[in-house]
Amino acid sequence: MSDTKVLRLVKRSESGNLPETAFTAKTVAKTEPKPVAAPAPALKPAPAPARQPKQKERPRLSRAEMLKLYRTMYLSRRLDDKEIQMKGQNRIFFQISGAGHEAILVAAGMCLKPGYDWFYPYYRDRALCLQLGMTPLEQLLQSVGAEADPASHGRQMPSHWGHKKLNIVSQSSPTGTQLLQAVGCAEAGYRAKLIKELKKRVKNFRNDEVVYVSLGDGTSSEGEFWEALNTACNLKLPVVFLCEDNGYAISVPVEVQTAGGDVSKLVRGFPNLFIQRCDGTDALESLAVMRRAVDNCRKNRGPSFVHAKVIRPYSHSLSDDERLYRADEERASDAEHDPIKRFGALLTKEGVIDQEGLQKLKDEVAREVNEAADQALASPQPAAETATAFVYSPVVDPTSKEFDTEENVQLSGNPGTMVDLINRGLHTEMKRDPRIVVFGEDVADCSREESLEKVKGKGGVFKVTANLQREFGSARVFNSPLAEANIVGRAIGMAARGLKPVVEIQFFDYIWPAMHQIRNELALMRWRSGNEFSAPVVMRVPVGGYLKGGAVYHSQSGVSLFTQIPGLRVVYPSTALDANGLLRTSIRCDDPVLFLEHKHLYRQAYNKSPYPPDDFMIPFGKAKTVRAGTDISIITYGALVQRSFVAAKKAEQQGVNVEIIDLRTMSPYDWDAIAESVKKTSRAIVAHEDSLSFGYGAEIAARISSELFEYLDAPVRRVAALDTFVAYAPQLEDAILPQVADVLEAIVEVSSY
Ligand SMILES: Cc1ncc(C[n+]2csc(CCOP(=O)(O)OP(=O)(O)O)c2C)c(N)n1
Ligand SMILES: [Mg+2]
Repeated sequence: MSDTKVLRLVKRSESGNLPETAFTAKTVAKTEPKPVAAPAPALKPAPAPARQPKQKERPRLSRAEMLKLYRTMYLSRRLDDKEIQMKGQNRIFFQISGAGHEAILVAAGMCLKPGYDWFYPYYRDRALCLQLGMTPLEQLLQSVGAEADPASHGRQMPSHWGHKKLNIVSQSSPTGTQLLQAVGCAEAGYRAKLIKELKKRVKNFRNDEVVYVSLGDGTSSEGEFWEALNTACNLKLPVVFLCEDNGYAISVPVEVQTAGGDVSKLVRGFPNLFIQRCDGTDALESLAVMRRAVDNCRKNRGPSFVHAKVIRPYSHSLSDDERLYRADEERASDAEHDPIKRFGALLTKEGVIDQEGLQKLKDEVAREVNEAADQALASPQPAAETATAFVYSPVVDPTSKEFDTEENVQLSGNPGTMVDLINRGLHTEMKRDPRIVVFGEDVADCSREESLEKVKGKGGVFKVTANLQREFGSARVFNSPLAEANIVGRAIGMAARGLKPVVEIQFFDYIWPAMHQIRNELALMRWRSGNEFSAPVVMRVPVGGYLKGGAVYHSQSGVSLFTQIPGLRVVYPSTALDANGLLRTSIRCDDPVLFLEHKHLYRQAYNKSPYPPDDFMIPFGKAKTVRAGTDISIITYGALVQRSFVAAKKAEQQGVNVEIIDLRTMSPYDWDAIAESVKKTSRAIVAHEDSLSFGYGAEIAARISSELFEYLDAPVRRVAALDTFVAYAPQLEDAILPQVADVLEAIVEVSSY
């Protein structure tokens, strides 16, 4: 059996050269597998990549340093093995190992400074965390789900790293979400250098700080990876990207995943990117490469990208059996490249330590791991009643009196529109707090500063951010790429450093690329880290229809998808004044907020208001009784407030006295106001612009039915859009979205029940 035939199993280039992933070559040749047909020609192999000349330089390490390097690698593996044993005994509940990745990770840790640099690792990075100073006990506390686990306090799976003191930011399970956050984290430092007042306010800011972020080969397929590289290179941020390429993403091999099978070739076109490749199972080569990569960032030359080939000697996780998709010979060849075996052999060959000494070291590590495991197992799990702790900030309560300056508010000036009053709110808050940065698509006045004085300025497609750049400078108000995940992901990273990003998603209809960051990251950061980290970002989002011509993709309002997310505040003002007060509360509170601005309400005469003072705030969860009545309660928000108001006036002529409650914030919402009103009127309608089924009204109606049943004289009625999309033709749009006549019809129906 020739080498080449067998290697087709792995991958062959057109010219017959081995791909650089093929650690397997020699080993595979020794075995005698059955002849296998060439792989299906679905993927055309890329032309053979030119081999890079191998860097021969070898870092000079003392004996103690060599032994320490080995010890940390071995400790990492031992911890994985211990976890595997404990999982088998049902004493832990999940296991995913860092086996095969240890050499490059200890090397990375040796080049970076814990508590000084910042870290966004992924689940294979056990050895990195150990090298940075995380203890075996700290790691095992997470495995057993202990309250004392410093990363998540018993809330996340093992190997979901986090350590406040070491600047390891809480990590999650979704592959790749860490990348844009790492960019945002580095960007906080970048902006601190540009904005004098920020320097003291960015958490642990250092002039030469570096941000580390890692990913697997499969994760490089995620769009956010490319978005992260784009921004890191564009801003020349000091981010070290480490791609730990073990050739597989669970069962999918790299050549299926990546065009040409080699991600570092694909990233070559990025400007300012320092690209390094290495055998990540060779500890000394890894160290040399990581030093160059980190050094490049530290000297502020821009981002570095390290492509480290590693192995995955165990299955993807304990829930996976790689024998189902990897041939024995391929697995055997991985074993030949085991980094621990290789480095151990080098140490004995070079006389750094003898076999006996090595064994002693291993025994000592085994003892340490066993002791840590015993201690972890004795550590209690979190009490059941803590389940909802830290969904929101435990310190800043935006529903409290502190955030209420509504009473007797002194208004001044000519009435302004909702756009005017939001814009004023942004100006006054940015003046007050230098940590606020505003970015998004088209939010700047003019990105090309040299033209700023020659033009009027854009300031947002709805002009809500007009003149912010002019007043506060381009370092605080700037345009993002046209990429919504980029906006929210970066904002989360900046918030981790203490900035206060107030970002704009241009249209609610296009929030979906950011949904992953919102649902899995933004809203979860505090809870999943047990309050170690948080992401108090404000997302301003124009929403809604009634635009005549807004059609399917400029009229959406699927808000219940967001109110269903714990940890996220959802605000939806219907007047200019409310928008101003609620925006201020959104900015000053310590939770992530989705701040919805109805496009149709932006410039209506009926919701204008003179200007409130600069400390005007409306607390969350405080509804407004827009119209007092005795016969029926309409619970509503957004564009349906005015429609309900007009319907109520018409109903009055028919002798029905309607009360209207504008919720103003949807999560939290003012249940007390609803209950008080329904107890008085005994009849309720929930009216909203969003479609009927599974909507926000269903939740409110269900709660009224279950908690106020005894007070009701009629079934709770919902008024909502049809269960379809908003059409372009005005006649169709009118039929789809709820109108005054629909509200009036519901009033008549419910009041006469
Ligand atoms: C967004 C997302 N999709 C799918 C998964 C399920 N998943 C977990 S790990 C993984 C493979 C990751 O492969 P790679 O990036 O190469 O890292 P490796 O595990 O090989 O180190 C997949 C598909 C996930 N966690 N997140
Ligand atoms: Mg992989």
